[in-house]
Amino acid sequence: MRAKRGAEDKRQGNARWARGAARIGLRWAGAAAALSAVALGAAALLAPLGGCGAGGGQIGESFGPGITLESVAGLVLFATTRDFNSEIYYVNANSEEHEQNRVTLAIFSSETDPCWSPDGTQIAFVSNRTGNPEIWRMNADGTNPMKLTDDRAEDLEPAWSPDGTRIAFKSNRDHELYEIYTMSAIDGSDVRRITNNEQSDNSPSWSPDGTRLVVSRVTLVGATGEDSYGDLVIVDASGNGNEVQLTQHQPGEVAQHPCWGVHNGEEWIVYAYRPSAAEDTDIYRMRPDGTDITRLTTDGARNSQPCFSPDGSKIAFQKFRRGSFDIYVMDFDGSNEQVLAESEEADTAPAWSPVPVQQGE
Ligand SMILES: [Ca+2]
Ligand SMILES: [Ca+2]
Ligand SMILES: [Ca+2]
Repeated sequence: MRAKRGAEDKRQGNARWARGAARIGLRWAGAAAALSAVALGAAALLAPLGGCGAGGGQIGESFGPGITLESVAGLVLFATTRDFNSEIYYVNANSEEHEQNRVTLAIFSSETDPCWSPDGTQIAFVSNRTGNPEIWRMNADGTNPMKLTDDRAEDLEPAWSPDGTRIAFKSNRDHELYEIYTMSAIDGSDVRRITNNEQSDNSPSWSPDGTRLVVSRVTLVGATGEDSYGDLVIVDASGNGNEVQLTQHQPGEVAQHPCWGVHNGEEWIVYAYRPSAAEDTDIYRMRPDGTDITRLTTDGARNSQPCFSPDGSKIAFQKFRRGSFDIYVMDFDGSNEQVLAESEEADTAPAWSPVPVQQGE
């Protein structure tokens, strides 16, 4: 579904790019995000063309080289189509201004699915700049992008292991439906297949100790997909095939986008859940043994893609309202909901910096 959305993004983005390029004569800026030289000027030119600018925040300077760990604390990465096609931005959740900036600038391709390395110095992401979706990584300031996968299939949804050595992702390289794989985070070598079944496995998220992954396993039913259902399943990250299924859902009932985190010393999984095809998706949480299921959003909007802050006290997520997705944040208990980043285009897939904000900042 994400890949399909990505293709739509690309088409819309290309059309917008053609209009914009005609007006301002922007040259192809290259696949590499040469941000320090280009982004500042381009941002000023591009924002009005998007019709929305940075929404609730402002476009400031890019990180630039020499990013420090302190500077990524509180930053929430997200993908947005507010420019010509999808780029990765950040929004600072640790400031009242919620300042935003572009991290990638690749105007002929879609950059999506951002994910931090556990030390906050690198970002893994998906780009189709070489023709099909591949997993890439780059410095957190957008410099030095490097392709990690090289397969004609769709390689999507990277998740960096807590020890920094592996990246889990999903791919349909072995058959039509997605399976979960891991690879070396250094160079994409040593690919291991983690799941092997007749369903579609999606959105891997590592356990805090790095030994397991929680995934959303979708069982496809019928041509329309209305009766398809999605369960949360925990699989051993070693690929030994050991699994624990956390939910036993009925046709139409879908759990997806799990994120495994820690709050007050206890492990929790936040996820998006839809009771049936006729109802909206909301954010829920459960313990990793499937108990203590609690609904966190109740406003009747489509709420999905939840993501914990490093201490688990906050949850970033995407909400569909006024015709597009925006990035929101709420407390662990679902209270104190606020918008973090909004535009008239799709703002999706938040990923919270793993670097904690120091007390007193
Ligand atoms: Ca792009
Ligand atoms: Ca690929
Ligand atoms: Ca939006």
